[in-house]
Amino acid sequence: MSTIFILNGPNLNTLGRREPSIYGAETLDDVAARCRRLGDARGLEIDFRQSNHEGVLVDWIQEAEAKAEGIVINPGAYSHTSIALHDALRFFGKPVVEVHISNIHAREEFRHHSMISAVATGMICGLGTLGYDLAVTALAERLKTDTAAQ
Ligand code: CA2
Repeated sequence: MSTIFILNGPNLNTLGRREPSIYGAETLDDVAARCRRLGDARGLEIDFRQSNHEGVLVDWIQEAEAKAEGIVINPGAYSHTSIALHDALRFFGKPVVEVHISNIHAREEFRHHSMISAVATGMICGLGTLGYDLAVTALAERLKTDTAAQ
């Protein structure tokens, strides 16, 4: 069974507790449970994680090289600053979908640029936590096509 890592960056552990007008009322545990159900339906193992630490996220991306066929990542505020995450994802070499719950382009200017988008296969933003479901679905379809081509 293929595995997908779903990685979440800083402060996303507080999802559902602050700024519900921007991020919605769901907790990250709710999102994880939904992604696991979707993974079950698609025959994918979902490894869902969150860290507030940049280096831990880099370690997980490197771990994914051996263990996962794709990554969904919401790098949180590190999206806008992290060359380390950019490099790690570039070296990963398999499909990556970047997710943002909010529309980063409709917010403060410092959120408009993502260091991650250039090394992502695709990027979803502004669709709330539904973005995670869409990202898992996109990777599932992509893996199906890749497997059929082998
Ligand atoms: O829209 C997104 O998903 C973001 O990646 C969320 C980050 C933000 O820094 C990015 O610019 C866009 C912030 C995550 C903070 O999470 C919170 C969750 C609940 C309440 C407040 C913040």
